[in-house]
Amino acid sequence: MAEVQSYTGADIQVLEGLEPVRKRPGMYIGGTGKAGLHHLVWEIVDNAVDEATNGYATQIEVVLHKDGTTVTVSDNGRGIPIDKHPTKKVPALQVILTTLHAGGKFDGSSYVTSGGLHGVGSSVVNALSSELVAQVKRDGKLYEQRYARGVPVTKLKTVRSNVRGSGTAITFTPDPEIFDKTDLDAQTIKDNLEVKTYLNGALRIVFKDEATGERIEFHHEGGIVEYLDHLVAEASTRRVHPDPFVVRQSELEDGIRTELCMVWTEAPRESITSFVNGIPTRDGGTHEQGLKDGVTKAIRNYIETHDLAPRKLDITADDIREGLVAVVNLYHVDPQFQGQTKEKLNNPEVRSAVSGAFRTEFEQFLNGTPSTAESIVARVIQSAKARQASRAAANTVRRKSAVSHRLNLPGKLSDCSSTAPEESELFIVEGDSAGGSAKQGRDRKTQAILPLRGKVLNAEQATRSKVLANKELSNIVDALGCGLGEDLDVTKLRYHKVILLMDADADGLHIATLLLTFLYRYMRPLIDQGYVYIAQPPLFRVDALKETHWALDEADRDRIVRRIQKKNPRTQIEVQRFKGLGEMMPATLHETTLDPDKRRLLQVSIPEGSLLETERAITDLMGKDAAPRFDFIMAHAAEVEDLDV
Ligand code: 28G
Repeated sequence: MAEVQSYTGADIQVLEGLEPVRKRPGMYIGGTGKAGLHHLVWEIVDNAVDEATNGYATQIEVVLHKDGTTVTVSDNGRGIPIDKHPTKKVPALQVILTTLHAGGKFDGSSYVTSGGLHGVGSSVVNALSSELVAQVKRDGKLYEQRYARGVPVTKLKTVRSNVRGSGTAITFTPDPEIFDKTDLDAQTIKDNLEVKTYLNGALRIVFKDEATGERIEFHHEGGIVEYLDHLVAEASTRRVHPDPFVVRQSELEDGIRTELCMVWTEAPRESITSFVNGIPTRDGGTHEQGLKDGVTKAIRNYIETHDLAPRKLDITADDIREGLVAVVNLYHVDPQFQGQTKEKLNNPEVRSAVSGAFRTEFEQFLNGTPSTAESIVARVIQSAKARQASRAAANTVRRKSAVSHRLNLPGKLSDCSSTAPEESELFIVEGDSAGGSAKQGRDRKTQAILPLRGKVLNAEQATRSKVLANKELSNIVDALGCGLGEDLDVTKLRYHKVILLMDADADGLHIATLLLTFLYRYMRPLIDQGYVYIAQPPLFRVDALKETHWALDEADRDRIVRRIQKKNPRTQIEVQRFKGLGEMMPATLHETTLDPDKRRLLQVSIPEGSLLETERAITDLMGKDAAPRFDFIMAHAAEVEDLDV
């Protein structure tokens, strides 16, 4: 369909204009992995949602085509203007699609756009798409223009007349030259679209997946209050009072509006989900801070004026917010974002504006519904008491460790002789018999072994004091020596490699998941700073003539067998499957799994830009069912980097 075109000066400019985007895509969409790829969809969807938020569109459709990578987004808004630009002499549509930041964040009108990472707009998507087709319905006509890698391949043409209605449709195919993989994930897209409809109660978004024939419409008239219900249900916890506190669209200052709602639950932590102009701010920022300030002050004030706190109980801000589930959406004409992924709001004026406005309204709510206020205060006092108890426990631990670093080590630990964390490794091993093999097969100087015998507690579903009371987990904490939670001090970490060594079966994966959940919730810096690893013990031993090979899984075993058979089809091959680490000889365990020269370790990391996903994965999957936990650990094992130590 492409036709020969003569390029005008304006077209050349276009090329130059978008070149930086193709050269350094990460600067515009955060990366070229899965998150970056999906950013293209969010970018276009956000433009359509902006048109709805501004009151011009009511319906959006997103189609994922059969190839699994091409997407069409359409809205029934006004249609992107197509009139010729006065100086550039090309249609406005073309300017918008070929100029960086065209139609800027803020042009003086009341046209609120998303801003930040997302505000960079459709030109970025155009630049990073192998093909893009823009269609606009306006003034009874259907217009169309096609692009390849950001360069127009046709002029803007009228393709139909006498059409009804107005709107914009953008079809694009992410460029395989740019992205590692170009197939989009339908579930990720659906989740994102559904959240948009929670944030805009009037909006309807239809999603179609042409590969499966699925069609689903998202529409949540109840807005963020319905979203809050959904989040509470998802966290499988109970609210401690029936009605949430709700602020609907209150104007804080010129150009700053907010809507928020919140409820206290029995969940052992707080969960604030925040947005700016309908876009998630995963790292929070000044709007979240304002909410936290307001909550803390209002509750404190209420407790004081009604004299509700027991003597000798000090209540911290964390106690007040334990179990709080909140949704905040702030609209701002000129949002400033910071942080690596630009997902943290940085406008300083927002903090006091939110906390001030919010606090007054929240205090009225507390005074107006005393039974609710009572339930919230009871919840706060409960968490303050629990925290005080666990603090006392942690203090004894700390006092003990102050006496001697080594006195406090758990009895089951076979420590290494080195005291240099840089060269020391701790293997956390499932079961006593495997622990015994590991103890005999290790390098005593640098490798310590901690066998786990009893049950590992699910840290996701337990309070902090229960977690601290769990023997297996407290042994780990004592062995690592760096404390946990707010008191964690990474400089005290006794081993710079903390290696989980589990059987390669469902039970082993389950224990690894429980341990990772604990580390994630209570010792997160250890993961972030790359100290946590998963060992990869072999599942099969393959003997052929005088050679012995170790295979990590079935596929690995088959590869090895095929390779041997190719070399010599008549070789006798013997395959042995290990039932567990326990039955492996110490020398074998040494050779395959412990020896730094021969083993393979997986470094545990949290994929960039998917913190919320990780949070969700953990909260969703650490439920009661074993099967999804299995998926979780498998999915994450695939994401961790291969480290050939
Ligand atoms: C389908 C996929 C994504 C959009 C519009 C509508 C207008 C627009 C978009 O204007 C340029 C113009 C002056 C500031 C605005 C139409 C005013 C009058 C629009 C979309 C912005 C952008 N008539 N619909 N852009 N200026 N939908 N959907 O991208 O005011 S983008």
